[in-house]
Amino acid sequence: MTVKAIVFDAYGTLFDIYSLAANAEALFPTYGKQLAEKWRDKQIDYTRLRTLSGHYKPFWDVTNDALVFVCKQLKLNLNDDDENTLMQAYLRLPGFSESSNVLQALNEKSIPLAILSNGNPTMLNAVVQAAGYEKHFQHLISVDSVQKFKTAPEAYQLVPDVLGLSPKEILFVSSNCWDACGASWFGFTTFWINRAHAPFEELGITPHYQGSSLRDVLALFQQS
Ligand code: LAC
Repeated sequence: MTVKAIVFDAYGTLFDIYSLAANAEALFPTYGKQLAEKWRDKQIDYTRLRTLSGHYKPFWDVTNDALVFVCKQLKLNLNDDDENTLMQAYLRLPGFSESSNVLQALNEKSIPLAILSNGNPTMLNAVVQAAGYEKHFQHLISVDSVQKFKTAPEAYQLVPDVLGLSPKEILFVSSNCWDACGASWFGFTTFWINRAHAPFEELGITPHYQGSSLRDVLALFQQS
């Protein structure tokens, strides 16, 4: 295998964004799951709209805007305390059950690891530190420095620039299918973690590898 480093997406790939359903349920009974799902969809929607239109705002602000919108849409009264509670939960998202062990095992194989995230540095550093993952990564790369969200090529280009490797030499791992597609278009070697057993997007491109958890990424390196 020609892969010399692995870069992970953060939200949804290493950290469980849908755990926010429980935080939301505590504030808005019966709405937790719906709120968490719509919040995520609107957040990503806004990243695309802002990048396409050249109106960048940090991911933290975009995430907050999406929360406010979705609560209005669901006719939920989001007071300042509730808003703060849910936004603060974004800084302490739990890792998936396998995340820590897989990162540790990849470290033991001396494969350089990095994160590329839409998250601006403050929020990205916070969630990585809260989970105790900072020791696993050589680089935490944020699209904030190019002011364009994924799937803009300029956002993906940060990774080869920082690592000094060609896109093909980098395994890009994401559980967000749209991100795995964007990364494949960009030229990375790609791995889609299909946690939700979803169909693949109809975009005429497929990732090099697929699996159902981060353990499948580790398995790839145990075979080679
Ligand atoms: C990220 C989001 C999009 O971490 O999952 O970039």
